[in-house]
Amino acid sequence: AWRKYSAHEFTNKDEFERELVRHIETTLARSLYNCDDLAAYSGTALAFRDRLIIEWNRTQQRQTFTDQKRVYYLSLEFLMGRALDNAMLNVGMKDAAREGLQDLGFRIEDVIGQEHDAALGNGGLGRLAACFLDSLATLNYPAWGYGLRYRYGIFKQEIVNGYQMEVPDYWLDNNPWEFPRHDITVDIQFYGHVKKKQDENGKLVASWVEAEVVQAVAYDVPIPGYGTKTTNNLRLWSSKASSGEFDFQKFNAGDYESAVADQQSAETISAVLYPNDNLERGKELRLKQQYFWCAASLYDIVRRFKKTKRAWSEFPDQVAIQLNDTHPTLAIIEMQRILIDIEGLEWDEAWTIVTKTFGYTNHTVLPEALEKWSVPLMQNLLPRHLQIIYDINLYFLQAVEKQFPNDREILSRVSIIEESHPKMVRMAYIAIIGSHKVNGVAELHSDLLKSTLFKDFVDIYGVDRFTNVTNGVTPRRWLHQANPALSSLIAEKLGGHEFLTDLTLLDKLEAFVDDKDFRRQWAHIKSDNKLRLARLIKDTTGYTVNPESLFDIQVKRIHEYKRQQLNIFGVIHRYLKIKGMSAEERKKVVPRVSIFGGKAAPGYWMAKTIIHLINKVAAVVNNDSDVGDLLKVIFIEDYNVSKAEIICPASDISEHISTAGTEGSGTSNMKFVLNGGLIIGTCDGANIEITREIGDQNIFLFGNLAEDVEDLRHRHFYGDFQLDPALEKVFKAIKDNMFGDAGDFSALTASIEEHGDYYLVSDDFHSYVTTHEMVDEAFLNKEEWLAKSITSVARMGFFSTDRVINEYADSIWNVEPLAVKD
Ligand code: 26Q
Repeated sequence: AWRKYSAHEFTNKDEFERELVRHIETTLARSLYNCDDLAAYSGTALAFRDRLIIEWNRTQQRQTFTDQKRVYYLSLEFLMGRALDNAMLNVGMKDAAREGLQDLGFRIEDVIGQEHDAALGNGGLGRLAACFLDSLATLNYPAWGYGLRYRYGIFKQEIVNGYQMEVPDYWLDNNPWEFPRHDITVDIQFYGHVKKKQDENGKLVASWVEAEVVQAVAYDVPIPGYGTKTTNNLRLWSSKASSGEFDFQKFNAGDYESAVADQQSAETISAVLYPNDNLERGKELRLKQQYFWCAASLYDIVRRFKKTKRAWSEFPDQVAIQLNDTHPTLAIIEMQRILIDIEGLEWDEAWTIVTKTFGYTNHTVLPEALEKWSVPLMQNLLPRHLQIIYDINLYFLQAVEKQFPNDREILSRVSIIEESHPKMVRMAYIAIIGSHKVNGVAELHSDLLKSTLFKDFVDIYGVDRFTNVTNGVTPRRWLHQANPALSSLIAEKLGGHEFLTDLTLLDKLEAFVDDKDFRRQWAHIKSDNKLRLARLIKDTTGYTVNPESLFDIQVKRIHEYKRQQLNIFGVIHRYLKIKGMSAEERKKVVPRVSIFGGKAAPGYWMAKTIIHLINKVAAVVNNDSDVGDLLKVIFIEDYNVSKAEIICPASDISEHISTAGTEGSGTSNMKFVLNGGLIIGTCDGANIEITREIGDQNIFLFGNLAEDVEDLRHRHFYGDFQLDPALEKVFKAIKDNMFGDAGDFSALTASIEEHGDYYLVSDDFHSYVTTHEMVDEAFLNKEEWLAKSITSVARMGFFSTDRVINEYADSIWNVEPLAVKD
């Protein structure tokens, strides 16, 4: 009976217009004669939202009804970007919307451009979570994401006099994509202490008492799949003061100010995303965020399970929980606490359920990124959890001692508690001990985990607990949405858009590599995309770049290990070379635009220095009439997902040049190649598998290998270090104040010349520069370049997150997709 009232399912342009006008006039209370792009955006978003809601409700009903195992993806970051374009394409109504908007006098691009990015993440890890949600829905897996609803996402970056400035990103006003669920709340405890009490059977149980309480409120975001009716849910928790009696008493007692202060302090928990990536700094508020979100999510998951009235032993048959890095590790402890303290299970029975439920993904081997929390901090904030951690550690170490009776050292190496001052809790160790599978994100990375960081755990548990699932990207956003022209050209050749849901079909493109006409169209699309980026550059920096130049792009978080410094030193080297040339020689130079983008963590001084240097070099080079179009340097401010959608399709070459062994995987490397750009890179992260797939003749690899890094660092440490002669000239130019006050950059040059060059910039410089010369050479041969570009795209089928999600589903979660009929 309800079905006939589901009125808002438009299926063509006219019905879309009807819905659009209805929303503008009634929901938004705007007149059509006074309707700007923003109102058109809101109206369009509301129209599409209605469609999503209907499918979303049906999907949830279907999932509850079939009662299969579900996946819960716990991530502190979901870097979603914009939702409207994605919703239009997934629902398959973008053309209807374009025409409908046009009828009313709007350009769809302008309307789409009104939306604020949902920037609830730092970089790769957060964007991976967003791509996973897209694939989970597209493949019809019953899956939920759980995260935090930050009031402020990652800061907006402004460049002022060449320096990065951070501006808060307040994004929540008028967000049509979230649904507050004021009826879904969970009370979360902090502080207090532990009491032992007897339960009704006389058994001693721990209880956590006199804790402070903060309330978690659910906000739901619909996640549509592409070409399917499945619309999954992303649940984000927001914190507010608990409406418990205690707090009312304060108000009633006339302590108004202090009651409001409590309220604000509660709301602080979900206020801001921590802007460091790959650096851990032990702040109490961050630990509060982690527990708040883990406890609320687990409560929700357990509540859903309990409705089925199953035995606890069936929990792992109904629930798989994946930990996106160690940030949600407390969920393991919280689950054990619920089972033993609240549900009354025995320790061993509970622990078996826990380990069968959880899986842990590691994203980094950098030691400074490994999470540790001080024991006193945890004792104060989460007293019961610390006890449980100690118990887990005790049982674990007893087992290890039995297994390795003659090895005293191993116990202190693998102990969850680091015996430092203060003592520290090693979160990765809890995650390993509490999960049935641990995975890295690319082959080299997973191998390094097994042979270095987690070696002892391989000896203890056997190698089967450790596995690799190489990352991917969703081809919906990163090909179809970002590069519609290339997507339709491919569809034309392959006879449809099926490649968007089976990316391996791209291999059929290889048959057309020699097709002259096809090559022309391919080249034309790249030119158009470069023009589109050139316009963005003009609008945001004021610089004019020649779109015929070789576009060389490095966009990612700024980090010493990612080596943007190597890139900018290479640019200076190129500049000096051009300056030293005769007019005749300059005619042979391949014109180049070096494009950078990315945010530095606000407290990461060295990263900010690198940004500063890039901008100073840009100011000099771009205004040097000797150089003209032969070299331009661009820093694109505030790199984010929606800018990436313009940047990735526009590269000739992109840079993925981390010190070998340091980048977990990288995912922008995949986006660039998927869009027909070539890459220059080190043998690191997923570059290695990209090379295996596309062939080593189609990639520019350089630099030392991961296996040589340790030895080189060791030699530097003992004084065996020689600055590369070409790099020395670059440093001389910097020190001669060519790019402003040399003092501004002394930390950067000193880290290489004087402090051991930890990231091997000097060691790799020669190889880097000569490889760039090969890039120039190759670019001159347009036909050959095009062949490389097409062949590479044809061989990228492996790097879809659809493949990735199916691997997780089979080898870690043991879940099946849910059949969806119309
Ligand atoms: C930890 C503790 C306290 C505060 C912040 C953090 C924190 C936050 C974000 C630590 C790490 C991150 C983000 C890490 C990240 O983005 N890693 C990247 O993950 C990608 C997806 O797997 C990989 O492709 C990249 O190689 C990896 O660097």
